Amino acid sequence: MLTLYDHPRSGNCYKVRLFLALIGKDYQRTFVDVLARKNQTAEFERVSAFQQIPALTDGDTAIWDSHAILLHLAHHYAPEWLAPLPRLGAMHAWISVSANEIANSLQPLRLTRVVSHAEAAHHLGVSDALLDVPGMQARTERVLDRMEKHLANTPWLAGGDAPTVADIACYGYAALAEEAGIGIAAYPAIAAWRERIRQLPGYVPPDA
Ligand SMILES: N[C@@H](CCC(=O)N[C@@H](CS)C(=O)NCC(=O)O)C(=O)O
Repeated sequence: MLTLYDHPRSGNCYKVRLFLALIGKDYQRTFVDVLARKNQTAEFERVSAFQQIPALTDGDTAIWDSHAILLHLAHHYAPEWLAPLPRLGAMHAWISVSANEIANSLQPLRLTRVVSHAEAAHHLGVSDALLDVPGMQARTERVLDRMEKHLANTPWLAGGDAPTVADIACYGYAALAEEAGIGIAAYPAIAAWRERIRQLPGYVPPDA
């Protein structure tokens, strides 16, 4: 049995819930109240080295980090979600965009609006005084501009005619862009790509 350590408002957890729905895999959810810091226990650290969600246990194996979890699930249960060898590098590059550029811009920018500036500072590991909201906004625009340019020429981030786990990785927070105050109408190729993902069989929205 798969167990997902989860929070319903987390975009990183949403990536995993969405992928599990798309591949039709049953799982159970364990709520971890990260906003109340219930993740900061030695017990949870045995599952998730950084005490962060999402984490997944698959039998005796514990996997943490949304991207590692997506790759674990695809390798074990849904290899059709991995790009073929010529496009594997592109798939990993866009997973890296999710883990770096998006995680340091759009993700904390949304936190400033839906939770608090203090929570965004906690996510970035800086003091509240050092939180740079205009910088986050500028970095968010830069990553969305790059995605827009790329998606104007390809339906899926890693190319080809089928989505890969890279699309799910980047979609997690792209789906929540409005909550960060971003109007996706300014990015028509991203808007069309989001719609393609919403049409996939098994799709679930973030608040499902
Ligand atoms: N690299 C991780 C980042 C996970 C992450 O940022 N988790 C947040 C919730 S979305 C968290 O657990 N925050 C609580 C904390 O860090 O104490 C991933 O992609 O899963």
